[in-house]
Amino acid sequence: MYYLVPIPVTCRMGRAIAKPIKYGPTTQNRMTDYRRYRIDGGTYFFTVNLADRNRTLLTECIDTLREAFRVVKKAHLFKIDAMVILPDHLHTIWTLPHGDDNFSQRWRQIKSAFSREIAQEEQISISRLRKQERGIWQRRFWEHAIRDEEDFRRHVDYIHFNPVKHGYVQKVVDWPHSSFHQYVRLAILPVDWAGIGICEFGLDME
Ligand code: NI
Repeated sequence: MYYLVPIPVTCRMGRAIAKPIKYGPTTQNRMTDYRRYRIDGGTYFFTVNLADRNRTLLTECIDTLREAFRVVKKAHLFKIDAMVILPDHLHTIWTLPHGDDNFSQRWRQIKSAFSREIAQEEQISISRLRKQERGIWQRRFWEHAIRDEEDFRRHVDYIHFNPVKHGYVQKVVDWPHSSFHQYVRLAILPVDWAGIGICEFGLDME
């Protein structure tokens, strides 16, 4: 299962801000492979958590979450560079269009769209809906502005290794809700990539 399909990002004036993706023939030159785009807008790493870390809503309702992303992405363009969905939280890297750093609004809309659907599925009364919207997600999220190519690579690796780190699977490839599969399909990473050598120093944000 591929969670996302990268598309070239265009700014509001219609000017393409992403160059065509260049993929190396092997994974030996990963540093170059990872530098797939001329980043014009800002690139950010995010960690977003459910309020109740014992719930498993994100993977249980993965289609609802995907739809929330799809709708918000359509209304407010941004590019998903990498993503992993865990049962109670997610990690992702976005690149926003040039001159647009309003990721907070996008997260509000994604959270809200997801919560609304969940609330309906759980048949929560309208009067409780607003409270529920606030209640499903943690209000705050972790945000980090990607500094350079090396920083980008470290965070992509962190994302793809995360299901193993949290003990959900033993092998990276076994977790379905991850852009890892996209990277394999595009020959950026080998299917047996095990995260060996990934540096988590300073990245321990769960
Ligand atoms: Ni995590």
